[in-house]
Amino acid sequence: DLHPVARALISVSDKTGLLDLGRALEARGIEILSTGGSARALREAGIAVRDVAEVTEFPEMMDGRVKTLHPRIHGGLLALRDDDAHLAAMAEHGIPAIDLLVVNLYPFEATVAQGGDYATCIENIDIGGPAMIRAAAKNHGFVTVVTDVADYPALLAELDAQEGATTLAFRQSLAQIAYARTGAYDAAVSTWMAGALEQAAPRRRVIAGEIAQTLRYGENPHQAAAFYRDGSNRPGVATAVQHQGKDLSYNNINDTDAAFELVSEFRPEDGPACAIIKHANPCGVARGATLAEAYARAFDCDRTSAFGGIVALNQVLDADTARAITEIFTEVVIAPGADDAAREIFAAKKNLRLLTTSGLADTAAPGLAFRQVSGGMLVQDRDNGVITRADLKVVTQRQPSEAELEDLLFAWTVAKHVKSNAIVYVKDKATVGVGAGQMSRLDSALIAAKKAERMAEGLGLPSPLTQGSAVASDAFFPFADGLMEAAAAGATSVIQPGGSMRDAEVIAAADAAGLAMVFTGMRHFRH
Ligand code: 93A
Repeated sequence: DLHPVARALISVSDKTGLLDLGRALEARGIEILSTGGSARALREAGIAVRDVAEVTEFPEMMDGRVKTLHPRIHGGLLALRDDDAHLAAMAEHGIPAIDLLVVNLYPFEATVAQGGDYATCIENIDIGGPAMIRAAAKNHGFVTVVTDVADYPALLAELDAQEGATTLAFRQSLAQIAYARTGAYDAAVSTWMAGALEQAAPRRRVIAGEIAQTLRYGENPHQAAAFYRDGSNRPGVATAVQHQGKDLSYNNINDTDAAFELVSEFRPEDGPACAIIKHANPCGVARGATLAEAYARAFDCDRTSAFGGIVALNQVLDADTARAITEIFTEVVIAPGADDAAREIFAAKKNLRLLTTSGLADTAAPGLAFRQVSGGMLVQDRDNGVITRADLKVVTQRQPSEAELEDLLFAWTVAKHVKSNAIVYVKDKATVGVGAGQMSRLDSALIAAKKAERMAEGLGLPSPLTQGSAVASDAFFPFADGLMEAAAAGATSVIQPGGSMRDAEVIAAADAAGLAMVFTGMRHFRH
């Protein structure tokens, strides 16, 4: 199974570690073939290289579009070393055997992420690189293929361990990685083109990502897991900088994403906002005059559940807020920045993870959402629907007041981020009761009200904060019962999509209870 490495072809866009690798291969007596820029860098460092152009007897041409696409190269990668006819063809056509291929591709994903224009992105689609990678990976019976700078040390260790050769198992494992790379690369090209062509509907799409992190385990300890980046480079948990604390877990990443997407609905210019998440559901969301106040008000919605939660902020974390957060056990804090004083306060809490992002998420941005089902995958546009005042239709005799309207829209925004059936009570731009994930809307209304009662007891308040609240329902009330439960809890205004067969009944019940109710005409299921 051992195959000795006598000749390598190196063609890399990312030249990190190139010279060290070149020196190491040269020291092991391996001949190096290389392309334009890679060859130049190696040669300037005094490493002996042969130009690919010398082997092909063709110059690199058409701005480099054609440099390695030649039978002398592909023959050298694809020839079966134990097949006499293949060996004869090599001899006849002057094809040198290539035992090791080191390639990393034109930085297509980075070009897209940096906002490259159409022509620049097109020019950064690598053709020759993937062709060589796929050829070498197919012929892993003899050829070793390295497509990631991170694998250079493992390559050198293998060459040392096997005295200048590689084992089949090693080559197989690298070949598998190589196809993951070319697959993800073409997926990135197709995804970018779909975006550039503004195709709204997700059709004939391929889904792939680059592994960002192997996780200790998945949702449960017996499940293996990993985190993949889609290369879109959007502000969020995938691109955030972690300043302290141990690695994020699968559940942390999921919850941090939910927290950050929710808090990003509240633009910083409209004032501070905070969302606290547990098990991907908000257990408190609030605005405040200061960030610290927003946190305190979000915390007051459900102090019990907030323990061990994830906190997301829509503004740069300051010292006051940092101090308040450290008063209870919090898993993760994510914010579009943290000032020095806040960083210092957090530094004392070794287990608290602090993540900072380059800004808030664009919740209105287009994109796709995936869900795996047995034997397949569901793909849909992400829920980027936004409701403004102009979309609201008042359906009751009583018009909502200005303050009620603000709370209704706040409640609606939060409900979008709560698992269905979602019922959210809001008072003065803070949630005061959240009912999530129940199989009946009535139960969600009851649970949210019950939690509000318990919270009032805990805070020593005379009555639950749902008194005089605005209530949002993520989907229509199919019957009047859920609405009546909300009214019984003290809600005075209601926001819901409308569209039930029994809308007339539900509106009549609202009128009888003196409620002001608005329809959005949009639903926010989240299952
Ligand atoms: O333009 S290409 O698609 N045509 C080719 O024939 C080709 N061969 C290698 N790009 C090609 N490459 C790529 O060039 C490699 O994948 C690598 O990313 C890059 C290295 O170029 P240089 O050595 O000139 O910096």
